[in-house]
Amino acid sequence: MKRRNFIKNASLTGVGITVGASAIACNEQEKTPSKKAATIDTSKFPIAICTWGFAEANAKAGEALSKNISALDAAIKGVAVEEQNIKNTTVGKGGAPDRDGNVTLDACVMNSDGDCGAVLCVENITNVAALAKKVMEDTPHVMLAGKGAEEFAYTQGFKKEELLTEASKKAWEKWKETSKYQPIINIENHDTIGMLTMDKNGNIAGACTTSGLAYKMKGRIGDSPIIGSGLFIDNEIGGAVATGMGEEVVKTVGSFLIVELMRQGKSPQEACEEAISRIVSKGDRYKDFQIAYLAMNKAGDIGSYCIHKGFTYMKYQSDQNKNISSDYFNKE
Ligand code: SD4
Repeated sequence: MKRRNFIKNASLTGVGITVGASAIACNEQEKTPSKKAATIDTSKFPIAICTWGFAEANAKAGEALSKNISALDAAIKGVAVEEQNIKNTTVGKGGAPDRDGNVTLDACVMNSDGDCGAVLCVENITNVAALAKKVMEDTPHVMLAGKGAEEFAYTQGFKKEELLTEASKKAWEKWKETSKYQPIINIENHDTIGMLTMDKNGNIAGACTTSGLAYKMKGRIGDSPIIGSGLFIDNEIGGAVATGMGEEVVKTVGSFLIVELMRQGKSPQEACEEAISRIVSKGDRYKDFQIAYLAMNKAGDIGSYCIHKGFTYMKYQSDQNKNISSDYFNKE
């Protein structure tokens, strides 16, 4: 069955959608997928979740979903709050620059039909998640980078903005005194926003947007705009997002891995834990970096796991917006 027809063809039973076993990766406690068709309780929908404590961004998305705005547009509206927040030095305007003083942004989006768009290393444009959607919808491509992405933005009516704020410039000038490049766990890298949204009918979409690691090399791209690494959605199964040291997320294609593990029957929590275990099992280097995953399955069950203590996420459901602490691997 074509994915976009999937929900239409699922039987809507008032408070529940009946879906095939492969479409829903069991509830949180089950270890193996059920062979029976499962009924999802749609009274829990809509749901918005995002990385870190971005209460306003998550509420914005949740409220949009409650007004029947599509899952993708709700996610884009939500993450735009942080893209415009100049105090957030890891997303959008006010983001920390690369080591040469250029603020370069990365973002991607994915919708419930499996369509996606991404922009990489873009300068002078604040709302790069919205720009990624334009790439998805109005070009024959999935990814645009650098000047090409920026020029495309102007043709779509995006305005040119100075992204380097006085505060970010000052911090960069201070950094240049030592030029020591060492991302610090939960401090320097802690504000990328990855968001997953589920509309009233259970359709899932997501967005991920960042300025990347502070004082990165010019042209560096992390996981956030890479479909499958920073974000992945399969509307028949669920979605996942990542934050933290992008280089390490890319090596295991983290978000895609989590969705595939859910497809095999793992709960979102088990899938996030397995994805972190693939990273920490490679040796002791994990002690120096943070990675956090957040996932949601078709039933609206949520899981999250990270390497080190300190990661929290937001969950909007039933008109409530909560900040939740994630479990973590390193208990030393
Ligand atoms: C990156 N994953 O560019 C991003 C950074 C991040 O919170 O998540 N910061 O590698």
